[in-house]
Amino acid sequence: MTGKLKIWVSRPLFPDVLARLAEHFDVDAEAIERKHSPEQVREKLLGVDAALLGLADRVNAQTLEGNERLRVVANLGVGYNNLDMPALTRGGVLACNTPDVLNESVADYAWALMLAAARRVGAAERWLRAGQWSGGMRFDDWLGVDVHGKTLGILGMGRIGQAIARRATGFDMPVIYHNRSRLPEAVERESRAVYVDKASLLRQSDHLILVLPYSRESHHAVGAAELGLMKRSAVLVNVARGGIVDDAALAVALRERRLAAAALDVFEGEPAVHPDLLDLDNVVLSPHIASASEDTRRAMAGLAADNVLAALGFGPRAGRPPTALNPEVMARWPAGGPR
Ligand code: 8YV
Repeated sequence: MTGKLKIWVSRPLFPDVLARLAEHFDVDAEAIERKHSPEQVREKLLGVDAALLGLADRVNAQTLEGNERLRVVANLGVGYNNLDMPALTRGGVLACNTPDVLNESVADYAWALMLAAARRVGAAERWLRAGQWSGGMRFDDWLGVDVHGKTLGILGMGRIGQAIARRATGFDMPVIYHNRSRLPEAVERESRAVYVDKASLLRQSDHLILVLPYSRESHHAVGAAELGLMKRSAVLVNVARGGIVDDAALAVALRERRLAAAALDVFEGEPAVHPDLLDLDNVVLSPHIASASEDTRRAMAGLAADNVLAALGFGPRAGRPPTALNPEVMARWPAGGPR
């Protein structure tokens, strides 16, 4: 017994971040990436004061049942649809996420996917690697759709959406967006983005990027009906969450060329990918890596650690975790630290 608080780190993480945590905690860090069952999450959480979690680790009333010890869960991500916030708040557990530090990297990646899908980068590379170029290429082979000068649509205009919109200037693209609530005029001006209703967004976008958070309301926000409103020449990009697009319906639209192309970084039920998507050449697929630049993943891990340390009274921000989602629970903690 060291007397130190305990933390579970559910995914392998940068050693320097683990070392920083180890100054104050007994660290139980997973050495290999693996999926944890709800029962495994529950058991791990029962024995710790804090946890640094991946987005596949769900925390809800069941996983918190009987847990008198846990104080903080820090998500390694901005999205937190894996966390049942009412259950955490009821249980007096602080939840934190990693907003802002990933905005620009995710925006870069959304553009990378849009460009790759529109200009068929993945399919052309696969064709080249397969040695097919030596068989000759026609002048009208590999025609894609232009990006510059086309209308960029954004569904979900939070901070990442705004970062995506700002990049459109260099491509001379008019930007339209739809969001639960319209942005203040100054933000619209800065993003050069015009608010439209959802149906107009679907109808008018040449390239549509999805960056809205996942919730019951946004489940299948783009399904067969919505895909039916889009231009046949349009490109759809999902860097938000699996389940926002109906992947089965998308595969049908892509196969029937009712949509030119798509690019997906996130999938319903990932890491499983709908098998029909795997057979299509007009979709770019990547394994949920939009935030995965060296700098950004380090910043995310650092911020998650900052949150845990500060919440439990360590470091320069002791008592003031930088990006807490339900800071009000801290007022209910008994004075003098963790239980
Ligand atoms: C993941 C993300 O966190 O921040 C989010 O919500 O979806 C990503 O940045 C990251 O891919 C690790 O799973």
